[in-house]
Amino acid sequence: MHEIEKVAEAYFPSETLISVVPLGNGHINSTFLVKTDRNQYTLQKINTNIFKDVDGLMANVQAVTHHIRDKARDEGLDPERATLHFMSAPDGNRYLKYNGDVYRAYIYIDNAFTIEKMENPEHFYQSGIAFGKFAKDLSSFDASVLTETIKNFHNTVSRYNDFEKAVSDNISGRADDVKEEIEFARARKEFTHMFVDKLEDGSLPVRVTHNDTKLNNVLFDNDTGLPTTVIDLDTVMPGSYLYDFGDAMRSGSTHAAEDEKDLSLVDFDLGLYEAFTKGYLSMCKDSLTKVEIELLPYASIMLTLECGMRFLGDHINGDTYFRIHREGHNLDRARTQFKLVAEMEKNVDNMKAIIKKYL
Ligand code: ADP
Ligand code: GN1
Ligand code: MG
Repeated sequence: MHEIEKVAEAYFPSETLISVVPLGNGHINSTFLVKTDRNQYTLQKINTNIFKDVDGLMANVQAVTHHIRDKARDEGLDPERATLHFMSAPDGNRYLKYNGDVYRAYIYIDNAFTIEKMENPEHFYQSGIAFGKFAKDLSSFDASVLTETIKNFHNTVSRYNDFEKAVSDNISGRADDVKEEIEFARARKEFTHMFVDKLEDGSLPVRVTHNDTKLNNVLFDNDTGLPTTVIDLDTVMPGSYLYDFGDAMRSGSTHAAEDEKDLSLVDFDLGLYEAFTKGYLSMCKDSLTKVEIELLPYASIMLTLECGMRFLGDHINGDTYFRIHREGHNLDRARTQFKLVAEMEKNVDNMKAIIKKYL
């Protein structure tokens, strides 16, 4: 029996295990679909190198999902599909420790799909509605109960410093082979201050945000084609609307996969940008401040640059953070992000016009 099957049996001791299969394409946790005689679950091995405070993390998940479930009930929506529902371990804890690893389980949301690569603008419009609604639902959530699960997660100045440290440590010896990419990031060092400085001086408000709004973190219903659930709640913490808006554009405003090797396929599609903007702003435009509105056209550039620096730094560090499936995978990912940044930078005026249209 595989280790993960033993974990599934330990998590659900009174149920008969039917099957366990790997699920999804996340870069951080390891996710499995578990079928038993009674139900279907997603079982996840939490990456504890990254999430060091699992109690804090799971307390966040519990608080946030309760809040969203209550909102869904008030609105007459199905509370069990509106958000994730985690299953306690047999000892009543929010997760299970097994052979030194940490696992948690959610009820599997059936009859739903995720999107890995953007093809249909309608999906991205709907994704905007889903993340906009998520922001709106959490606008009444008490941020003080949340643990910061990863410190400085979208602090682009500290991300830049981490990237420079990776270059100077050069643990893998790869820095010499990626001089062009390093220079691309260095040329944007000042830009990395644009949001951080305003968050620090208080002019940009802190919001409770998702912080990982990539395409495949929304489940869509197979029957209606509409979003059913925003998932991957590990990084829900105080942040900025600019982060969620920008990070969604990073993965959804291009037709290319995040790890596309042929950079000529990495486009920036203003039609897709408009689709998400329309959906997102329809949900939360009324709560945006003047400073948020002014900075919104730069959000996709900032978050895509940040992710590119993280991928490049990880490549130079020897691939210790993001899961890779081939040699040079993180470098390929960094290159798509930087290509996208360059394309977005040419379109700031167009992005401003689109945002203005939907405010
Ligand atoms: P990671 O942090 O590694 O990205 P996720 O929580 O996003 O992990 O899960 C990875 C993938 O597993 C998702 O993209 C989705 O396809 C699938 N998935 C996760 N949770 C559920 C769920 N409750 N119901 C259905 N599918 C799920
Ligand atoms: C990771 O967990 P996943 O695969 O949804 C990462 C995000 C990155 C993303 C890039 C906790 O997201 O920050 O933007 O990869 N999550 C964490 O694809 O670091
Ligand atoms: Mg995910």
